[in-house]
Amino acid sequence: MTPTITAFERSPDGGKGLSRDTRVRWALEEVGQPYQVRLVSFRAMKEPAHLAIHPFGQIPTYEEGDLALFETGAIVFHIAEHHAGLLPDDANARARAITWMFAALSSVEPPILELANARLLEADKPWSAQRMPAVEDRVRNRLGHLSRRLGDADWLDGAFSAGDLMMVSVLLRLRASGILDEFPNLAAHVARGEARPAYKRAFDAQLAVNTASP
Ligand code: GTB
Repeated sequence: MTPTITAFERSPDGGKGLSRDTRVRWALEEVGQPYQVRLVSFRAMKEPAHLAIHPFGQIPTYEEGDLALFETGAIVFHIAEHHAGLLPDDANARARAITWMFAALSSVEPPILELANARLLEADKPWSAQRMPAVEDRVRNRLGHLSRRLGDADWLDGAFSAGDLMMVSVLLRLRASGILDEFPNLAAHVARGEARPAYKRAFDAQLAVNTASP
């Protein structure tokens, strides 16, 4: 059965791939699973029909037959579990790849989101300039550890996996800040992810939505 995901009718980033449907599209493209997209407005996201699928009124969601999922971690994990290509067969390697998915979402994404919120939502506050260095340093601290672990490897643990897909997706949000470029091996990791044909297809698909005439 062809799954249906939801995405912004108009993403605030205008299609730079920063909205979280991109990581779900990417996972589906990596495994070669065709999918449909239902576009939703900000208003529709908060209405009962969407809240029945996503309790927090957000995108993306994933529907496949009787199954409805929210949270990109759960969605990408579900895709990876049901198709070959995103998780290794070896049980321990598989567990480590899943660990990297959790690390991306639980340890790396939170300080990046804190920085994004500080820049986008709090820049006009009187305390913003004073707080910003500490927020940026929390990102640098996490990235420093990640960078040391990645070293000169191409991917986080052997072959490309859902762990890399999630980490690259999370790190992409940092590009505009310039902080990613302070860690050349992490910037190269992101570039390697973006160079994958499946990522390009996912990016182009979400860009097409966001550049189409209304
Ligand atoms: N933890 C959830 C997950 O991983 O699925 C988070 C989902 C989430 O934050 N969804 C956002 C949303 O629906 C879209 S991706 N927001 C609307 C709302 O909460 O009302 C976050 C996002 C939005 C826009 C940009 N951008 O323009 O750069 C980047 C990221």
